[in-house]
Amino acid sequence: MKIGVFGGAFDPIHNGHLHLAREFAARLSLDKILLIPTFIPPHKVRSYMAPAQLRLQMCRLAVEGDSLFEVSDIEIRRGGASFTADTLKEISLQYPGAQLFLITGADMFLTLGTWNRFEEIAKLAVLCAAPRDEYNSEKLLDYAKTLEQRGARCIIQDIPLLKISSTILRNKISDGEILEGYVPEAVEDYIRKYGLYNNHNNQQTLNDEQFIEIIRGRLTQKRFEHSLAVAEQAKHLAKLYGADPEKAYTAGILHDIMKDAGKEAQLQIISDFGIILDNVEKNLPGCWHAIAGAVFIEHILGIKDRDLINSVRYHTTARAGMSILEKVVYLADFTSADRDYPDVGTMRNLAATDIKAAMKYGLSYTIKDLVGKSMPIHPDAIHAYNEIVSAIEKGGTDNGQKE
Ligand code: DGI
Ligand code: FE
Ligand code: FE
Repeated sequence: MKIGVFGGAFDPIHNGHLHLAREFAARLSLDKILLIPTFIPPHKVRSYMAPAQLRLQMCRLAVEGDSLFEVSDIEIRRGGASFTADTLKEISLQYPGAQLFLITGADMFLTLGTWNRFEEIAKLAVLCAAPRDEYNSEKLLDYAKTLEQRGARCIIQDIPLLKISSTILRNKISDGEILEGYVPEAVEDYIRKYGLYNNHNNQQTLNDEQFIEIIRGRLTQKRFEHSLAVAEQAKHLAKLYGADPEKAYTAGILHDIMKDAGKEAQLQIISDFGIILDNVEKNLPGCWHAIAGAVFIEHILGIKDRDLINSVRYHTTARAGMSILEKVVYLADFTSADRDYPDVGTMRNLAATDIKAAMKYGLSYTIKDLVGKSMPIHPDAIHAYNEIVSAIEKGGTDNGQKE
């Protein structure tokens, strides 16, 4: 089995990419091409860049029904800086015995020697490139020689390239030009439907419909339904207490987005984005999905709204000084239609009538439950509890609208 490995930002993927990949497949008799949209570290994200999940989706649409291609989310799933050496290693484990061909653009190829763990890359894959404008075949062949001296195997193919670049396409879209012939039709439809790249200075934001598709692919059926139920309940509570119902709905959809990703993936994304768990948090795996979820929606989905991010971040533990939206999401998680625990009726009534009493009830319930199981308690939960107890002492209960 011969597999082409083709990574890139694919922002957006276009016919030039597909042409290059297909040409390599034909000339080298490749059985399969893996398209791997790269995760882009947050400091490199252009403001008009499409979020990782959308670039991934466009790749899937671009090659739908073409059995030569397979789209892989391994780098996006991994998050953080992806090293090609790790990606190739993972693919070689997935396809034991396969011969891998790393397909690169000419400019990328000319820097390959400096890539992290180049020797490993060279062992794992044959390095392939095609000349382009300023990087002619002579230049590539020369460079290939130096890589070969370091143990690499290189293939330079003189493939006539289509004159398309993602940068030019983004400009065209921004100028309202049609993309006919530049990208597969399904990709163009997708770009139009969601207004991607419409205005370079406008950040891309996804809508709830897209968020639901994203969580559908990441959660078990049960958790998926739970998330939709939390979204409904959060919207309902938001209307009662004067939070933004749309934002509450979105937060509900997304609050458990990392819950089924596995502990390892949760810790990975947390550390990739420079968050250091303290000694207590390290021992609270039940809370990791909330921290990881906040990172995911901010950096991978491109959500900028701090209140929304915080409502995911603190939905499990709560904290002192919560906004109304944060409380609404916390309570919605407790009282969504799918919840079924002995006191759920009491809790639902409280949530619908008295936000402070409901917060106190929820925090007490969780803390008691954890103590009963001899589990450690996150300090944020204790701070939230202390705050709510003294607030109730001072001001009695109310519906929270004064906050
Ligand atoms: O994700 P959900 O199941 O919808 O609900 P959640 O986000 O409230 O997660 C509940 C889990 O989190 C449950 O296993 C208890 C755990 N948890 C919440 N707060 C704490 C906690 N675990 C510990 N050890 N300490 C906490 O303070
Ligand atoms: Fe949760
Ligand atoms: Fe939940």
